[in-house]
Amino acid sequence: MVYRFECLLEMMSTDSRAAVIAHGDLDGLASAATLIAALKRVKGLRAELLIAQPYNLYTKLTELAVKPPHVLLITDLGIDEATWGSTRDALTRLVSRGCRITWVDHHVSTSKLAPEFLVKGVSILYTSSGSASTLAREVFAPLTENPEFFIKIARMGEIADGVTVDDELAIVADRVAAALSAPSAKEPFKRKLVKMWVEEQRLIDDEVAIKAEEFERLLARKIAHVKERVVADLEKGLIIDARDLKLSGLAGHIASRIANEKKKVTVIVFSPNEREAVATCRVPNTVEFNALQELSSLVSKLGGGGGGLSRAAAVRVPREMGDLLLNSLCELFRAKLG
Ligand SMILES: [Mn+2]
Repeated sequence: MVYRFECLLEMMSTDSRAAVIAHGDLDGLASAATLIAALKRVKGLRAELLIAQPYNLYTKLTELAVKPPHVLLITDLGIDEATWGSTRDALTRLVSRGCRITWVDHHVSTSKLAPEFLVKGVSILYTSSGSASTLAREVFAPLTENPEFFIKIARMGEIADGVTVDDELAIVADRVAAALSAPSAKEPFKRKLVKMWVEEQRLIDDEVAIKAEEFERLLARKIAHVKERVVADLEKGLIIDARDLKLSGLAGHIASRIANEKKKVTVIVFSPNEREAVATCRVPNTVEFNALQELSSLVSKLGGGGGGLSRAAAVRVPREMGDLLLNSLCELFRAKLG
């Protein structure tokens, strides 16, 4: 795959146009910065950065098709199975118009659909044991003008995705991750951050610090409200009914903080919209509990669905099933964590 990338660089001239589409979290942005810096050093290219979520990747690809770049790198975006058809069509259109695409990723769904990419002339750079930033650090950071700096940037992405623990960088990485989670951290802020990394090679600035504080204040306020809504406090588990609160997309962060503070498996039930009730669960390192498996089998009985990882999972059911979901969670937690 390294070979493929070098081939691709060979074929490009300095007046080629390049674009990077990245996930908007720290892993996505850190890997994007490293890729952009490599393109800049090797070919003098200024790559355009677009930010996407897996489910709207195809809309970004369609936007690009208006004036296709010569090279496109996609990073840290797992294939979304629901929109995969539209994504594939948009990729095919870009390839047929001469755009060379490399997909850098670590999500299982991407590797599952890899055979389809290869047919379409899209290269894949995949790892099952790291994050997108791991690939960026190993393959692209050495090609930049300041490998030491971009190895640091990529390490922050790896820390945020939990694939490495680096004490020296952890504090900075946590701040940047917090800033990216602030409600005011929209696309322009994210693009500016990547630009600062690429052009000034500075890890952090005042705006990051201000946004990190904004996020911490909001989180502290929400955590205080959420803690007033505990419905079951067990030896190793905590169940919270926050269906009357607006959590502003922070449910996962809140559950994670409470789980680590109390050292208990923490589940928060909330209503993100009029249709659904969601249970988001976080497992602290001190407790053995497979949240993905336990919650998935619980909601499959209620006709819901979900996903995630063994220590961080979320499941959803129709809103009117919320009470039933809570009761089932209480039974499960009493049996396994009481
Ligand atoms: Mn990632």
